[in-house]
Formats: sequence, C-alpha cells, structure tokens
Amino acid sequence: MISRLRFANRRSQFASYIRELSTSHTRSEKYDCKVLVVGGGSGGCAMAAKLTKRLGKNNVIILEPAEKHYYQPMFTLIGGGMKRLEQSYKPMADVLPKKAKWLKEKAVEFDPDRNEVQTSCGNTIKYDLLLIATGLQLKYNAIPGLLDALSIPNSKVCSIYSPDYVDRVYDCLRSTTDGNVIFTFPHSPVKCPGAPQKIVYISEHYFRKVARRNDVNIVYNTALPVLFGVKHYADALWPIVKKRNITVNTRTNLIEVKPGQDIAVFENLDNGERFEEKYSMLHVTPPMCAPDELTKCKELVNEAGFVNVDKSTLQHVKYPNVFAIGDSSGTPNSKTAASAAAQSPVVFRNMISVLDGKPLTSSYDGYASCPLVTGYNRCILAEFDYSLTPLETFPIAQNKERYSMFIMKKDLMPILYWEMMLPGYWNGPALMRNLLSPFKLNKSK
Ligand code: UQ1
Repeated sequence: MISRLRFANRRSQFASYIRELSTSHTRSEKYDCKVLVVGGGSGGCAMAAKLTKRLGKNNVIILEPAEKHYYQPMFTLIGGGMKRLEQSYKPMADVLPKKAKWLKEKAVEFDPDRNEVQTSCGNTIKYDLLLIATGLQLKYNAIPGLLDALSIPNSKVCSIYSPDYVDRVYDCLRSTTDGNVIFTFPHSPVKCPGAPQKIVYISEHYFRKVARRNDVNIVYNTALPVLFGVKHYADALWPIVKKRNITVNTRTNLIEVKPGQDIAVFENLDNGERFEEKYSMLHVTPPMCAPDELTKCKELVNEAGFVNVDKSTLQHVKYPNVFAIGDSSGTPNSKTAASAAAQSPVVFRNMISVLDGKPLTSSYDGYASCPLVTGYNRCILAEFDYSLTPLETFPIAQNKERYSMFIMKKDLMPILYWEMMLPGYWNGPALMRNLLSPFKLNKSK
C-alpha cells in the first residue's frame, strides 16, 4: 500500500515537473523597446529617468535584478560609524522612473549584432538603443582565504565595499585595541579609488579619538605605484600620511588571508617577493572586474573586459546604437558617481542624436571627483579630468582639508544624489563651476 502511494506521489511529482517545464517555456517572453538600460545603479537610474522624460511611457526598459539601490558613496562614512547602513539605500522600485518598465532580471547574454539581450528568466529583449550600465563586480573570492575570513562571526577582517561587510568595519574599529591595523588596495581597476584610503584616515582619526592611537600601527598597502593618481592632490596627501604616522607601502598587493592565524600575505609587485603580516584588523578592498556576462561578449568589450566606447562620445566604437555609462565603461576616467553624473548629459544627448539620425555633438572630458574624507571633520575635494589636471568647482583651494567639504560630502551629497541625480536632473558640477569661475583668483597658491 505504502509503496503504491509512493509511486503515485512520484508520478504526480513528475507530472508537475513536466508542467513546470512546459509553462516556463511558454512563459519566456519577447520584449521590444526603444531603449534598453542594463543596470539600475547610479548611471542607469539617472539615464532611465532622462530617457523616459523624453521618450514617454513604456519606451524604456530597465533590467536590474536588485531589490535595493545603495548610495555607495556613504559606505566610507558607515565604516567610521558616521552613518547607518539603513540610511544608504532605498527600494529599487522607488528610484526607477515610474514610466519605464522595470524587469527584475539580470542580463545574461548580449547579442549586439541582433540588437538583443537575453535575461536570467529566459526572456529576450530587442532594442533600438542599448545603454550598458552594469557597474563592475567585486571579487572577494579572488583572494584565497578572504571569504572564509569575512564569514567568521566577530571577524577581524572587514570591507566597506559591500553592504554585507560594511557594518563590520566600525565593529572592528571598536574592538581593536592594539597591533597592526592593515588596509589594502588591490591590483585591479577599482570603483571610487579614493575610498580605500579614506577609510585609513577615518580609522586613524578614530584611534586618536579613543586614545588608542599609540597602541596601533596603521599600514596602507596599495598595489598602485602612487598614493593618488593626480599629483596636485597626492602632494597634499603625502604630508598628511607622514604627519599622522601612517605607513604607506606602494606596489604591495594582498594575495592571501589566513584567518585562523590572523595573517595577511602580500606580494611586492616590483620584485615578486612575498611576505606575511599579522593583523589585529584587516580592511580589504577586493579586486574588481567587469561582469562576466559582459566580458564574454567579445564584440562589446576591450581587453580589460569593459565596454569599448569612445572616450568623448561614450558611443560604442563598433555598434553605433550601443552606449555605456559609469563603472562598466572602458573609458580611462576614475570610476565614481560624480563621473557617471558628468557622463549622463553627454550620453543622453548623443543617444537622442542617434535616435534622430543626427551627428553626435556632445563630449565628455573625463571629469571625476573624489571627496577625500581625511577624518571625522575634514575633507579634500579632488576634482580632475582625463588629463589628470584639477578641474575644480569652488573658488577656494580644494587641495586643503576643509570642514565645509566634509559637510558637503556627509550631508549635502546624499540629498543631491537622491533628489537630483537619480531623477535625472544633475549633470555634474560643470554649470556650477562655470557660474563660480569669475570668483577664482589664484586659489591654489
Ligand atoms: C558629484 O556630482 C557626485 O555625484 C552625484 C558625487 O557623488 C555622490 C560627489 O561626491 C561629488 C563631489 C560630486 C560633484 C559635485 C560638486 C557640487 C562638486
């Protein structure tokens, strides 16, 4: 009797499996749109807003699997206990334009020759214009031992780069009483390349505030050959690290973590020598790369895996109906939210020109900005372009640590981001810079 029941059960399971297969097959859908935006991060969201305003209802589809949209520039401040994780996100549904169609799916295959993208749910989206705004991926798994180290409760290893680990940073600061406090910068492209050292300065200030500074040794091991890529600001930062007794080792790359022993293994990128350092706190900036789905479409990407667009027009070099914005773009600017903001009017105007069959007229100068928070009340606002020369907004010496810039970063930028950038109204500070330019008088001298 029991075996007959079991058999009947199996048969009905099998039938429902077949039903599932056949319905999931018929469920796969074909969509058609004027513009497909892949990614609902800073660039994708701002662009979807601009495009829907111009093109009207149901002409724009956004592919984005995440439920939450994080304001990632807040993560350094969360690391220092100045903001809470809950302040850094909103539901994706609240930030994407209502008149666009949001598919909560991931792009898994790009076919630019057929103007199609396949999604994780087996759907096909056909587009006239494609905007790639996928961002990049964090590769915590590329460092042996790192994921294990991060998964230990009350771990001494932390990272501001992921919402999963950012809360841990302030916990680590509070529980570290002495020993080596080590920070890393990986041997890969990085989003917000200033952030790995912002958290160094914030932590150093934290230890001074709680009178533990003399008991900890603060070390910043960076794979880069420089402290900061723009000399004007590097010249301002070196005296700060010296004065605050922060050890900076350039060309030094984290290659392994041994969580059981609290040991980090580094490699000297100049001579290949390996050495170990014991840590009482280890802050890791993970290696990063373009998303695999993108990298595997060789026609779309450059050797590094990022979208191969013209650095001025942001139009794809081979496919005129494909554009990129933000971190997934192969342009040689620093990958920051401010860069995406400055790219957005260029991408918008040039996409509309393609739709109208007109020549492209708008060009991006490589603008990036990096509010280098140097503690709990100071910030150097670095702003520069492709040529790595300063392109500053305010008529003051921005290479100095300032309270005003700290308040701008901590309190004004989140408002600007949620209320202006994501709804498509913020085009970067170029207009403000031009309005303020008459007040600039040899300010850096
Ligand atoms: C900016 O435009 C931007 O994107 C919205 C940021 O990210 C949050 C920034 O941190 C900064 C500094 C800018 C540039 C804005 C001004 C007013 C200089």
